Amino acid sequence: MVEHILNLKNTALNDINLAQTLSELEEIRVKYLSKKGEVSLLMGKLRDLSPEERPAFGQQVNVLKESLEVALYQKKQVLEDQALLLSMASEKIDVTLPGYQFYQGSLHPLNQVIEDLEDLFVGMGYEVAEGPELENDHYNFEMMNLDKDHPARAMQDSFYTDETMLLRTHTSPVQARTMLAKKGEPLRIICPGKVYRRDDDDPTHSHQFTQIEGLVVDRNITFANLKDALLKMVRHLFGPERMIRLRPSYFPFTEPSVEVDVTYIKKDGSIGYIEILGAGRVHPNVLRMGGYDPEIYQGFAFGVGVERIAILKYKIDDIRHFYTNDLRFLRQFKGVNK
Ligand code: FA5
Repeated sequence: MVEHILNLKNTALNDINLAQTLSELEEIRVKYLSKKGEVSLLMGKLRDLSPEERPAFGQQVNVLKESLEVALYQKKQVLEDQALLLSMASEKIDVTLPGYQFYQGSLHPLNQVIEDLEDLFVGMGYEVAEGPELENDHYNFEMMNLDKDHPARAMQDSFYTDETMLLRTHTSPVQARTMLAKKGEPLRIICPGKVYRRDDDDPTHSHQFTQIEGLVVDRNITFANLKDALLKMVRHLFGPERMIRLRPSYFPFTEPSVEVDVTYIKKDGSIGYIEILGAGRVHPNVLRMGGYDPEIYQGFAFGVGVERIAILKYKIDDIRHFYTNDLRFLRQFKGVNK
């Protein structure tokens, strides 16, 4: 019997030693240590022995069982380590390979100009105001001193949606809306936004473009205050050496009115002027309709084309580049103001 136990042990240890995989090892465990395995069968032989022989035999079978359990456990550790090493080798990540490039978006150049000017004017005590793009004729024209038959309406030939509503032709209606909302209080605002006109599209004109309106209403406001604000804006945008030129002009909502040109260096090196905005002292009729007594309050207003500024600032040759969303164009403006 002792010899039989010894043989079984050697065979089992040899099987364990030769196992190549965890599943082979499991098969060996079942063969020897499961309920119907070799070791259990051996235990069953207790019944055939005399009561004196049983304790020694039982002890030997238990020792066999323990030594097989230990051997199985140790082999399992070895096979698990090998499996881990294998999977690590096959799933290895090469951290030296180049990563996937991730393109981060940036502000559109027109929004960069708007944010830049908002920062400047807010720093000078202005508030940022907004108004609807689909506007009432009343605010877009009438409160701007252009009654129904005013010939200057033709200069801003417009997109109407019905008798009274139109896509606003300029940001000036926000002047009227703000004056009424302020109920006679002094105010200084700028208002950026989209405007629409039935205009031919060419390198400097678009049927949809962006303006920033400025409006100041207070006591003792003179043309010199307007000139100061405009010069500050132009020098902030284009540098301290820039000059502006105020040319007499006509807008029904300002009197006197000017168009404002900025100096730029022409291709031949000489200095030229380019128009960027319209401006003037707020017309007494506009003040009156907005709830201000023109004998007490004066104001100035201006409306600047954002695209024209961006064209000058970034040396763009065609306004239509701003609207086509060509990433090759847009990526050039990443962080230009930072
Ligand atoms: C106006 O729109 C007036 N509301 C401006 C104003 C406000 C005057 C307050 C006085 C007081 P004008 O039509 O000139 O004015 O347009 C102002 C600016 O918008 C122009 O100087 C130009 O920079 C820009 N602009 C005008 N038309 C176009 C267009 N079709 N495409 C791109 N920019 C334009």
